[in-house]
Amino acid sequence: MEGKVISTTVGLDRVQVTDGFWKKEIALVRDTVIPYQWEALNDRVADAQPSYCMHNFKAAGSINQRLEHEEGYVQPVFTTNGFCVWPEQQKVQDEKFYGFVFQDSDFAKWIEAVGYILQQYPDAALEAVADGAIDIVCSAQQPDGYLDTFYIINDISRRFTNLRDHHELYCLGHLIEGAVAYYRATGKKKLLNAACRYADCVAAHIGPEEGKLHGYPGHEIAEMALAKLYEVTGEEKYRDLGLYFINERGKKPYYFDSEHPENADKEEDGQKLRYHYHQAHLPVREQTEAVGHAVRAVYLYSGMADFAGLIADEALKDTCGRLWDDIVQRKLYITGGIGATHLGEAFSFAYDLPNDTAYAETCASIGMIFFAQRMLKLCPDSKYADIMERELYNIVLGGMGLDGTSFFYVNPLEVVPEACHNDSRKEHVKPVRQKWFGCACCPPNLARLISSIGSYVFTETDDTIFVHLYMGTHMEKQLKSGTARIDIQSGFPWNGNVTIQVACDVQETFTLALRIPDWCRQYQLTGIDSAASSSCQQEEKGGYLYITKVWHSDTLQIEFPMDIQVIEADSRVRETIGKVAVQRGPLVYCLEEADNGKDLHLLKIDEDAVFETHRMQIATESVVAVKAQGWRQQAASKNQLYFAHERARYERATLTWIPYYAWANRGEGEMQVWTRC
Ligand code: FUB
Ligand code: ZN
Repeated sequence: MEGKVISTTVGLDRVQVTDGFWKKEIALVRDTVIPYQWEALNDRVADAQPSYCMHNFKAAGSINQRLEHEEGYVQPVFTTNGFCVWPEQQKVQDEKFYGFVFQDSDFAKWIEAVGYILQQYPDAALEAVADGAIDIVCSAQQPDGYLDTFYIINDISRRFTNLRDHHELYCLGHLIEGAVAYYRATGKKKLLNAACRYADCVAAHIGPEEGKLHGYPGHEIAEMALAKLYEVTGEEKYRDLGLYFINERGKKPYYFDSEHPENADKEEDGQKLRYHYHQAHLPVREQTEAVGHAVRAVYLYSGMADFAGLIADEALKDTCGRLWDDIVQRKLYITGGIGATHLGEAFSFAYDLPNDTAYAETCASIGMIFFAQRMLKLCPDSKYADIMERELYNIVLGGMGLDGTSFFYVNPLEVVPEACHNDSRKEHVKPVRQKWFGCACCPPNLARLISSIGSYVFTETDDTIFVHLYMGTHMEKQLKSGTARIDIQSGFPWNGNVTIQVACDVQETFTLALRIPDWCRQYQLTGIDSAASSSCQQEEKGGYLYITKVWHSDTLQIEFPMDIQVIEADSRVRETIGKVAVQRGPLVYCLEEADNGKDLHLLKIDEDAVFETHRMQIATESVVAVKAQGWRQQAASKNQLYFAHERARYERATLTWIPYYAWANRGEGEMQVWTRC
């Protein structure tokens, strides 16, 4: 496939979310999550793990101020390879850095979410808080643009000495993403300038030129962020830096070995995991399998897809396609979760998808959405949007409690609370959502994704509007001679009724390309009579229905029936053999103890059962629940652990499923997605 961009994103400046379901989610982010996270970033949430994020910025800012005003202040010295060396007496000991090395990124994700919210809902009070936060962050910036509080506070002479582990480039990436969103919302450039200055500082130290470090990020994200910074500023230096990171990765001798000479003389085989973890085992265009830390991987692949489009690189695009298929065909949970093992928060081997020890980090699914959106721009194939939808309605929605103040980092498919409490192999699996995390990457990531959800609905070319997600939205498209206004109403995720109204002030031909979801066997389109008009063409291609015509004032209805689907997995997935999962439309369902009693493992689906739906209230949410007759295996207990096999006895039981995203909103209890049949 040719590497060029086929369609482009339609941003929040042109899309308004009007959807009842999603407006409620966005309002939750605006009214609850953002204020709550601001409190968390300032360590003011009682009984929650402290963040120290804003503390660290303040500490770094105060060090700066003190150094500037101290008598006899001496400028730092820069060594020939660009390291900044502070004279010993200038070090300040009393302001300390706390938390993870990448704590700065929590602010960046928060301000990104604030930017998306302000773009849709101007709010002077929120903007004032954000401006104040930006002042604090910028006060930490060094004269040469460096902006990472871990080294500013601890020892700036050691900056850029451990790109593998120390997240300076990860923090740069997030800072850029946050700054761009805030700039787009408010037009204010203070944070954008700070991000540019930090990127310039990085480029002054890392790059192809002699005397610079030939390194790349240990945790990817700077790649896609720099592509965005290039798009916003038009400055080629940012494109070049992002591309450099991509091209340099995986080259031998391994850059990370030069930083960690203790590894360099070790056998490469013995070190395999070390390079795989960072996706640095091979030059990216030679990679065929998704390996290592799952968030890192999909952030890298998203950046690769960006650059495949930016520089029309076919090999890069093909690699992205291969890596995508590897994930989706072999390493993806039915919920959309990726990264099966908590060891390294990583992909496991193909088809290894355990339910009760699953890692499936929320951030990794968010990364899959970034990857999907970029693949859609390169290649409008519904297989990408299908996964985007799966991630969104299951892991993303489930990552946050219905209250907006509790979160999942790990998203298991089977939970027995006793095991979480007593089995250290399952310690990472929490049976209830947490208020905050010491490593709090997921909650602000959810906030930035949900608040920007409108920008994932469409992509476009000059003459085609692709509808990837069915969500109530209003968008306008500039045609050659006028404007088309598109209004979508949708019953998703509860029913598949979609109405699309098109109003054009000119007579011009263009195409609406409507995704046909993978879970829909047959859809029904009304309102367009192509037989009656030779100028209306309909064609199904790549999972989209293309409708090309001169649009005036048209209303079309599509019904995507949301039949209940009983799903089984490839038999190579050992953990789900003999089990099935229930799905309806984009929602994966699960059984919870609250509806089905304890010992969910004893329940069995009756293969001939008739599934029915009904409305159920879960906390603040009215959901469509699913019910069917099944069986409960009678307890076989003979006061012996083992005994001669007897045919199992069952009693009738009614099984009730709720949407996976709504689990764990009624206290602690068992949950399972896969049930015996
Ligand atoms: O390293 C930064 C973030 O913390 C990663 O993306 C998450 O997996 C967590 O380890
Ligand atoms: Zn995370």
